[in-house]
This record gives sequence, structure tokens and C-alpha cells, in this order.
Amino acid sequence: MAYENVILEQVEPGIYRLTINRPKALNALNAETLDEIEAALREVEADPGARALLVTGAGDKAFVAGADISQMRSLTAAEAKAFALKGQKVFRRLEDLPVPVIAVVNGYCLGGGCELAMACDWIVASEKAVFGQPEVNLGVTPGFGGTQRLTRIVGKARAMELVTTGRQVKAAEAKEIGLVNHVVPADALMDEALAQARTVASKGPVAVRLAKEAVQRGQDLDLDNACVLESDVFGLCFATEDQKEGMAAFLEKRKAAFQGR
Ligand code: DAK
Repeated sequence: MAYENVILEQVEPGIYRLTINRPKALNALNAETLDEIEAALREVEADPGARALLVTGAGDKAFVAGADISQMRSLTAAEAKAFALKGQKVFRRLEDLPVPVIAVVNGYCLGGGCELAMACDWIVASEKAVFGQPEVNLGVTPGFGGTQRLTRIVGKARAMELVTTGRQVKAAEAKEIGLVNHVVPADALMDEALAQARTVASKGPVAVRLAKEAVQRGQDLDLDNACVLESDVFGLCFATEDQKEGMAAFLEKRKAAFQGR
């Protein structure tokens, strides 16, 4: 499918990269871009060979500087709610993508951009990246899940401070509070993210998908039920050829040749 606001490419077998591509507006998310992100996610979901997805922003200045303020400014209350629901739906789909998703954050990662990055599975950032939920500067609250995901990731007190003051944090502080997994020099960013995606792609594909499901679905369950979920997915692994191959390869001291089934 042809896109105007995003670029979807398969950079290596099984490794996809989705680039939000509105650099003149610092990759701000308008409704059309959200629709295209959703369509791109459908494409990745439909490929049984997909192993990992990288999400990034075009240009060297921004990942995504937020939801598109010029499009939002004249929304009615009902339209604003519909816009928030659209973003939440798309970000949920991203979170539920059956393969790991790495946010590759190359610059401003604000508002809806920070919410997009948090809906990915983890964040790799350049030293130049800046994170924040500055919506209160505009007289609104975060609307694409920011109040909820930020709280789950960094804890209530830190999230409360960031969403009520709009304070922006640089990459080093974002790592310190657990929002970002890795910070690397700007020119090493994509290589680092690709290396991580390659590592994921080299593992047992069914196990990776099931492990993501267990972590993702388990975090909102109590520990007992989450452990039942874990034992279910662990059991399911033993119905796969990958489990037989992975364990045979270990015992035969060779590299596993996983087939993803
Ligand atoms: N939307 C639209 N355009 C944007 C934008 C944005 N979020 N951010 C930047 N741009 C545009 C600028 O208007 C400018 O366009 P031109 O003037 O060249 O046409 C161009 O990108 C370059 O930006 P600057 O000239 O401002 O660049 P600077 O380097 O000087 O500053 C900046 C970079 C990132 C510090 C600055 O652009 C900035 O502060 N941007 C806004 C950041 C922000 O406030 N982000 C949060 C947006 S609000 C909800 C649903 C969703 C949300 C809330 C509620 N419901 C429906 C309830 C989410 C809201 C948000 O994300």
C-alpha cells in the first residue's frame, strides 16, 4: 500500500521499519497519519515471517513532536474524544503486535510522540532525544494513553510530575527513570536498534511471540493469574517444532535452525 505520511520497509528479512514521515511538522500525528500507522501495522501482522518492528521519525530533529496541534485546535469536544479514541486504538494495536516493537527515538519525543514510544515494547534513544508530556502547556491533558502508560512505566510520582508540570527530560534522565532502555550517540542509533532487532529475529519465533504475549497480558493481572498465563504459554511451546529444534541444537552443541512453527 502507498503511504503519504509514513514509510514501511522491510530492512532485512523479518525486520520491518516504520518511519513517521512528516519532518516539516516534526512528524506530528494527524488523523491521516494515525490511519496510515494502523494500515502499516496490519501489513506487518499479516506477514508470518515478521520478527521485529522498529518505529522511528524522519529527519534528525524529531521522533514525533506530538499530536498535530494545527489539526486539533478547532476540534469540538465530541471530535476530540473521537480523535483520542482513534489514537488509543492504534497504539493498542501497536502494543498487541505479535512481534517485539522497538521505538528508535532520534529527537523530540513529546505528547502523542511520547505516547507512541511508550506503546512500543522498549525505547532506544539518541543522546539528543527529549521526552515529555507537555499537553498542559496547551490547556489539555494527554489523550493517547500517556497518563496511564507513563504511570505504569515510571511510577505514579514521576508520571504525576511530568504530566502536571509538562517538564521535558533529556535522554539520560529518561534512562534513569526507566522510560528508556538504552541511550547511544545519534550516529549509532539505528545500528544499535537494528542489532537488537536482529537478536530478537535470531531466537525461536513462536517463543518470542508467546513471551511478548505473556509479558504484555500478564502485567495487568494479579501474580497468581499471570503465572497461570505463563505456564499456559510455556506448555504451548512444547507443541512446537522450534522447542524440539532449540533443545536438540543445544544438546548437539550447534546453532538452532528455527522454522517458526
Ligand atoms: N503539531 C503540529 N505542528 C508542529 C508540532 C505539533 N505537535 N510540533 C512542531 N510542529 C511544527 C511547527 O509548528 C513548525 O511548523 P512551521 O511553523 O515550520 O510551519 C515546525 O513543526 C517546526 O517546529 P518549530 O519551529 O517549533 O521547531 P523548534 O525547533 O523551534 O521547536 C519543539 C521544537 C518540539 C520544541 C516545538 O516545535 C514544540 O514545542 N512543539 C510542540 C510540542 C508539543 O506541545 N507537543 C504536544 C502536542 S499535544 C487528545 C488527543 C491527543 C493528545 C491530547 C488530547 N484528545 C483528543 C483529548 C495529545 C496531544 C499532544 O500531543
